Amino acid sequence: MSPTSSSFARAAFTQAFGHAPTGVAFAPGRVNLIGEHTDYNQGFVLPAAIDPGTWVAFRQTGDEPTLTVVAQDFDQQCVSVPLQARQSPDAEAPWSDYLRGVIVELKKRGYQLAPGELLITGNIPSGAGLSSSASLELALIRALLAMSGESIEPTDAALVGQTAENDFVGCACGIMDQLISARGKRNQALLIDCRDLSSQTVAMPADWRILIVHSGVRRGLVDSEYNQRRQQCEAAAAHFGLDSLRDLKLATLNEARADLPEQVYRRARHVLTENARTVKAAAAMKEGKLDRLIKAMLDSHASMRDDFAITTPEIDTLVQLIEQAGQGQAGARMTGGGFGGCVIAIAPSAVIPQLITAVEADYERLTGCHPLIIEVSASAGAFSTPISYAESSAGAPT
Ligand code: GAF
Repeated sequence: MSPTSSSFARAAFTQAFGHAPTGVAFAPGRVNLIGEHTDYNQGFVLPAAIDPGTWVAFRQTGDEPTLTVVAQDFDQQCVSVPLQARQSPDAEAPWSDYLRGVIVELKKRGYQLAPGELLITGNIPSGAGLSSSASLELALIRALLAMSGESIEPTDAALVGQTAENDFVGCACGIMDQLISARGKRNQALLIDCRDLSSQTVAMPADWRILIVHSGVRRGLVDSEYNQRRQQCEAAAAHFGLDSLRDLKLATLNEARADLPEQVYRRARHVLTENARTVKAAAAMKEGKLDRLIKAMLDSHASMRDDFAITTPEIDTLVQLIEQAGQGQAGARMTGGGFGGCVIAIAPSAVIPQLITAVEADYERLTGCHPLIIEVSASAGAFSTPISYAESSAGAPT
């Protein structure tokens, strides 16, 4: 991972624009502990914000109603976005579609936007399923509104990000990633009810640790597969005359099995059982019952593999390796939208070294893929902060 931080973002801004920024915004990525593909079915999710994220350094300019934006991690590509013009996707700089979508959505909701310069940099590994998109959206929203002196509630910021991604970028994602990036709390996961967007904090027991292992399989064909899973869930709900799968009972689904295409039945079964597991997992965490959390995580993985069909052979191998190395003391499952990306493991601190040793010793030999191991803790949500005059006029970065 790159050593991105507030001071790195500020230094890169100064190098790109020749003067210092006046503020910096940050939004974290996320890891989902459990509750996968349940958010757009109005179900439950249990994510935590993580330290890797996106930084946006910014400075207001007084003249042209234009944003000049540099993407540090995309070869310092620079785009100029007129604030008053109709926004359309940019095939030359697809990363800027998130910015354009956010601009459209903020304006639609009546927020004022001011001209300025922005520099974006981040350290979420790409294709990892750790929500680099939501993190980018939320950091941009914080930066843009700080520049125009407006404020926004975390839930509204999350909805702006999600709508930008749904309507402008074209991924029919749910609300989980944006909400946790906006609302994250240090050392806490959030049990979110995606029907009414309420959430409860669930503290990580002091001795439990979160390990993320990137499988080295970059998520491919994600949007089309993701959107197809969503359509299958909607078809299942429609079969029962429901708006979502939230209130469907497993017994009712099972009785109707013969009337549904088998794939649609299985997708719905994953969602119903995953909702139940997520609520149980949150209770297990609150009570410090690791054995119950481990069971929920392993069952969740099996359901994503067998019913929702979103894991890959490499990811399945990784989960198995961690489960074996943990000897009953580590929970593991794929995290995020699927088709590659990362596995999350939760275990007591004393068990983490043996998980790392097993992954380093065997994963590449078994799959041919190189793993990336990241130890994270639950972190706080998005924010923006002004840089004092003394700091911002401190000159060129080192
Ligand atoms: C992606 C989406 F963006 C989320 O909304 C969620 O559906 C997740 O996949 C699967 O749980 O991260």
